[in-house]
Amino acid sequence: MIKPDAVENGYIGAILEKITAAGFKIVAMKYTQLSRRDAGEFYAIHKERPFFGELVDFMTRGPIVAAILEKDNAVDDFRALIGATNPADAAEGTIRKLYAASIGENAIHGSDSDENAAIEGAFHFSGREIF
Ligand code: FUP
Repeated sequence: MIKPDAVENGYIGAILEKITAAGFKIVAMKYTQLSRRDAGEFYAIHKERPFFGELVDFMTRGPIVAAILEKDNAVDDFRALIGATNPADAAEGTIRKLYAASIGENAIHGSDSDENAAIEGAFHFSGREIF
């Protein structure tokens, strides 16, 4: 998911270029905006955390790009491409280092396991057969 900050800042094209240059195939993609209910469901794992309200405010404040990507070793390779959650800790050349401003507004999301990739893919593209 390309998050609202990166969309607002005009980084969709640059981020997609890095993703495809890294060998990911875009299987599905859409430009949309999350409702508060959507964002709360997507980040339900964080609902007791102090930053949850700000996270929902942020994730709903503007459009996002959701995509399903395909590659060997996709989860690990994508997380390496996007960099650490906090851009201050992200490696040089990673998407968060290049395009994100803070841990709260960090430009992009990547699934953290194959299982969550299936859940999150179905969340954005319900009815689609992913695997
Ligand atoms: P990641 O897997 O890298 O997306 O990171 P997490 O699942 O740990 O966090 C999800 C989102 O919660 C982050 F992208 C931003 C937000 N967050 C904060 O705002 N503050 C924190 O301390 C941790 C996460």
